[in-house]
Amino acid sequence: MTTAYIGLGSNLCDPEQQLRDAVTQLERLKHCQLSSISSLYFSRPMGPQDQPDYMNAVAELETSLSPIALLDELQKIENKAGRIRKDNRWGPRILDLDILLFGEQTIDTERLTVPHYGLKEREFVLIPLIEIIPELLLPNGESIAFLRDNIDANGLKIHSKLR
Ligand code: ROI
Repeated sequence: MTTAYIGLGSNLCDPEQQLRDAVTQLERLKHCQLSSISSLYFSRPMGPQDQPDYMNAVAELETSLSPIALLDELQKIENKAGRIRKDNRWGPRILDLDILLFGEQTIDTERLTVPHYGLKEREFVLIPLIEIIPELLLPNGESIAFLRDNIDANGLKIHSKLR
């Protein structure tokens, strides 16, 4: 079993409900056990500002799936939520499920980059991650608690508990 961390984000079509439904889907995933989930956070959009605020959270999963098999499952959940994949990397989205970390693995392929490229500078990823595992070290030995000291919270605030 490998411990994986998943970033959840939404800013369209009732983001709170999107994330609550996504957590239910994560709990139902075969070969995975949802072991921890952060609070639900309100965050300001990173990227273009003419889009709604986001809701974000981070989940911890124990899984026997490979990284690509897990990615396939996460994309199925995104697609079921009605996400349309188009070239809107910085635009609004119904549901985003990103593999942030997969054990201590470093992966750099066309479909998957792990650790997630935004992990170190995105407050809406780092702060929920620290909520569930403050002592976490990245595969290169960097401490996430230390990284957190160097980023701006940018108005990030806890909205509610997810579980
Ligand atoms: N901004 C916030 N606050 N939260 C996100 O999940 C998020 N996701 C994105 C971009 C467009 C980069 N901005 C975001 O993909």
